[in-house]
Amino acid sequence: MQLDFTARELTIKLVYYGPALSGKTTNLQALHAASSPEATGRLMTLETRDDRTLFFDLLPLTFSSEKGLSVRLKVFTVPGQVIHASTRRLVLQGADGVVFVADSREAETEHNAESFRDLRENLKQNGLSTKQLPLVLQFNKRDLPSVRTEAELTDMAAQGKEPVYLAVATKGHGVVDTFVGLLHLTWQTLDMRHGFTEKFGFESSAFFADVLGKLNDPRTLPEVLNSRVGRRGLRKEVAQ
Ligand SMILES: Nc1nc2c(ncn2[C@@H]2O[C@H](COP(=O)(O)OP(=O)(O)OP(=O)(O)O)[C@@H](O)[C@H]2O)c(=O)[nH]1
Ligand SMILES: [Mg+2]
Repeated sequence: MQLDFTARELTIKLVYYGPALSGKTTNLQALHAASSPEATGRLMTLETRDDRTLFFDLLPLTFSSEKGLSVRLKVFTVPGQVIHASTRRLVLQGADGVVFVADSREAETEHNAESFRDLRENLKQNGLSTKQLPLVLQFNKRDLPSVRTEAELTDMAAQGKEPVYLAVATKGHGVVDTFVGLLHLTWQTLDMRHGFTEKFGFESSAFFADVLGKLNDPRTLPEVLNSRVGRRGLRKEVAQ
């Protein structure tokens, strides 16, 4: 996080982490496609011939609050292939929040676990841990056969403290949900540590309304946050 007090500009770094081919780059592409031109710059990707990320992708996004604080987000993906270990550690440096993109297929369970261990290790090397860092989990590729069941993921979500989202990144499903879920968690954590609300009179509800507006999502923030796994039943109960 960087704060330029005079320019009233806050820069937040978010990182999409996960095993190779889980859909990290696809998430950023979908986010880029959903955002209004005034909110986003060019999506920078550096790929090998077979679409594998070589170094990182970077999507810049800018949102603002009512009181004129502008929030610049730098959204990165790491390269998931095992050989790019040192690059992942580098990209992770200074991250304010992380999305872990898992592949939902049963056959990919071990790859997910290995990548999660790698995330833990790299955070440790950077002096951080999954306990302090805002983290959300995304189970992507829900459209494929032999995926882990929703019941299983609901159990997992109930046991852990991290919000869990389902996605089909190629169709853009769950992409905004995951991103806004992480941004919200990251915002809460940073605000608690640095007191932005007090210092800037920052209106978090106006800010998230701007975020959802610029991502062309008609839902309200509570609706988006309630789309996470384990909350659907709750929402149904509330609606009845
Ligand atoms: N069926 C299906 N395919 C997906 C989905 N999301 C991504 N893919 C495909 O999975 C492949 C890998 O996606 P990427 O986004 O490049 O994966 P990545 O995580 O960035 O991979 P690395 O850069 O190697 O770490 C591509 O062919 C995508 O089109 C999804 O939800 N469903
Ligand atoms: Mg990639």
